[in-house]
Amino acid sequence: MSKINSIRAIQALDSRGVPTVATKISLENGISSSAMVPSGASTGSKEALELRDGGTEYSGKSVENAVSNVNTVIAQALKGFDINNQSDIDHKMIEIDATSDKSNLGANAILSVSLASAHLAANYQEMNLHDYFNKSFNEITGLNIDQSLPMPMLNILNGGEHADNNVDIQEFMIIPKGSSSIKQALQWSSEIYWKLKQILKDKGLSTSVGDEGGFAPNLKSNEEAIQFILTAIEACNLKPGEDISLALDCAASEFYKDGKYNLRGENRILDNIEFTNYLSELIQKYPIISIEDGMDEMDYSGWNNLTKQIGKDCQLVGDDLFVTNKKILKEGISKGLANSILIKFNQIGTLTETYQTIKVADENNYKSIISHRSGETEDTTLSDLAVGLGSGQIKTGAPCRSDRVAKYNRLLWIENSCPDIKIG
Ligand code: 2PG
Ligand code: MG
Repeated sequence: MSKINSIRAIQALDSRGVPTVATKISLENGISSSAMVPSGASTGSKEALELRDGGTEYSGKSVENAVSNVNTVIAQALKGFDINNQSDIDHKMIEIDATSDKSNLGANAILSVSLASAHLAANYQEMNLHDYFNKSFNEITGLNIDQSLPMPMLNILNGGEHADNNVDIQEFMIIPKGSSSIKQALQWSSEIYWKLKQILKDKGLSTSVGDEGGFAPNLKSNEEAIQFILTAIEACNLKPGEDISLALDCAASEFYKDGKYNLRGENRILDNIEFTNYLSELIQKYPIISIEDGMDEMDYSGWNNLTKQIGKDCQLVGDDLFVTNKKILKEGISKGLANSILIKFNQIGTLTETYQTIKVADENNYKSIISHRSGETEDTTLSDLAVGLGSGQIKTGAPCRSDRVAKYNRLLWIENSCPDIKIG
């Protein structure tokens, strides 16, 4: 009864109107579940390959080949597999792809099946998806992790590749760390978000939004963005540093040119020592507790220096640096780079490998932060993943646009239905 009967994919659209893969799997008993995959804009160079068709349709971004790979090769290979065995399903796809970056079948094709399998296994076992993730994660990794609700990191001001403004840092996030529930965290965050809109409007600045729902005005400097956010927090009668802390995603690889960090918005070009000092001053001056991709993904000496200088005082998150890849994470840990990892399942392509990467992080006291991509859909799998794996933190955009808010709403439902699962 729990055997896979059919797998069917279609080309759907993501939040940027770009094609993505949506997959539905059905069992012999007739029940079915589906999932969709996200897509990045500021991607790490070592991410698993997102298969796109090229040519003219959708400016070359169609995913009909990936869809066809699901409908033919993958569907045939997995027919009859037991849905309850995530690891077997994932390993079979890894085996038939037979490349190190999933460039044969496409990580988008493979991930859509991996995620839909998890949904269907939970469905078959009549479990909540987060409970299923908790069970399968502990089984596959041999760890014994309890579930918890993640503290949200909300990106309320967008720059870099996610916006058409002059701000170099990609994400300015608020962390409502003084809140004791998702409900309160989201109320505070939305109120701050609205206040920020009013402040920008009063200054005659744009209140149009970037890819992740945060505002995207042109500003004089990165610091000005931080100051506007602090003003918004205080205007809501909340205390920066106590109720609300800040986080940045520099996505520094995007402005690293010829060995230097080019802050075009501020007209400054800094080497990695100077850029470390720049970030160090920011964390001394403002309540910033987390910085992601503070250095270019290949600038290991910069990363090592940054980690030595501020790693004790600040969460330093490797995104493009580690690309959710266990092997790359291990190498980075041995070189003393960062102290945390961003987890995006489409960077590696299967749930099983995502679990294994988190296990390596856990064993080395690196924190794992579950993250969306800038191109998202209404799929909320990552909210359940963050809860089931007790990761403690989730990054999934502003409290604006349904592709972002869907994830927060899912967390609200989990909180409401499972009073035993607490935040933190
Ligand atoms: C990031 C992500 C998500 P993208 O850099 O962390 O915020 O962006 O999906 O474009 O890589
Ligand atoms: Mg990032």
